[in-house]
Amino acid sequence: MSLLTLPQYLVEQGRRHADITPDLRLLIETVASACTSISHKVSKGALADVLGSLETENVQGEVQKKLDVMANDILLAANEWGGALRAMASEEMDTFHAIPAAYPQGDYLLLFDPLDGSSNIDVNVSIGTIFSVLKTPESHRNNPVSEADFMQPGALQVAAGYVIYGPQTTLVLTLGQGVVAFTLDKDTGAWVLTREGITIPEDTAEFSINMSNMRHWEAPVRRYIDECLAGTTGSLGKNYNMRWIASMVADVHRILTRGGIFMYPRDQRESSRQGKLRLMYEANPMSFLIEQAGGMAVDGERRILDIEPTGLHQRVGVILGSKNEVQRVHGYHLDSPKR
Ligand code: P6P
Repeated sequence: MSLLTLPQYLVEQGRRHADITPDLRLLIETVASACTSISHKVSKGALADVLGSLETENVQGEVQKKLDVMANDILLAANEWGGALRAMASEEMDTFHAIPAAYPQGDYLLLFDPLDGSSNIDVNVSIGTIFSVLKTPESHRNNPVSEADFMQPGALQVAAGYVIYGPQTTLVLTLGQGVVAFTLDKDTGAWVLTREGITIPEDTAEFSINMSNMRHWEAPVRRYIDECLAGTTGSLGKNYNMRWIASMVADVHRILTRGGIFMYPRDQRESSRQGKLRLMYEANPMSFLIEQAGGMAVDGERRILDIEPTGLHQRVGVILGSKNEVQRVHGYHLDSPKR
């Protein structure tokens, strides 16, 4: 097995691809280093008084966990001085975080969900950090920083990844040249390349959805799940297994490891008519990884990476994973009467 470390991998990729610049390499290493600190705090749990909630809510109206805010602060502090970034955006902040005047600005934009799966923190189930990297449009570079700089479809991401804080702490990354994984060696602090050329099986017999929302689903989703539940007695002719960890990072990591289909569809409730998950720092980075691994990612009718965003915190339906399975659900949406 290759024992390349993250810096070595990034330098090698930079030698092969001019768009993997020294600034982008520094950015990825800095995000990984911040996630090493987050991993340390997560693993301490009650020993370090990092569990539980605060009295505050984030822009999503969600009660913030202590670790949500800690992870957010760690990522901001680690990334604002390096000179690679023009600004940052986070699930935990109402608007973008400009780079302080004391530091040089760069061309990259970093977006992140600092700690995805917060509801699992206090019950010791895997959680993670999700990040996405865009480049500031040339036409914006001489203007003051604004949210408009971030309003780019996910297809324009130059890098994306997540770190899952589970039995192992693992970074899964794409720079647009396929998907690789690094495992954190907690003895040395090194991120060691442990998987290369990650691909998703095109077929699966495992679906991932929160079944308690069934009565709210639109017809195409209900049709597909009913077919899965019918097993060998139904039109799909095979029995399905179900998994729902309620940490997107953990569910997506399983799919990148053994295939499957993950679904958090929009539904008919007013509160989730556009979906629950956020486009810019959850759906887009995960969709980039899934497509780079040979999978497919749609909101129902549309390829997620083609969606033109209108806001930093906009929500979207998410159906992603094994290509042939997602293609089926996508087809059901296209065949369904327009909403
Ligand atoms: P539910 C975690 O809060 C999250 O944003 C995703 O990580 C996860 O897939 C989803 O929400 C879980 O939502 O409604 O099942 O609790």
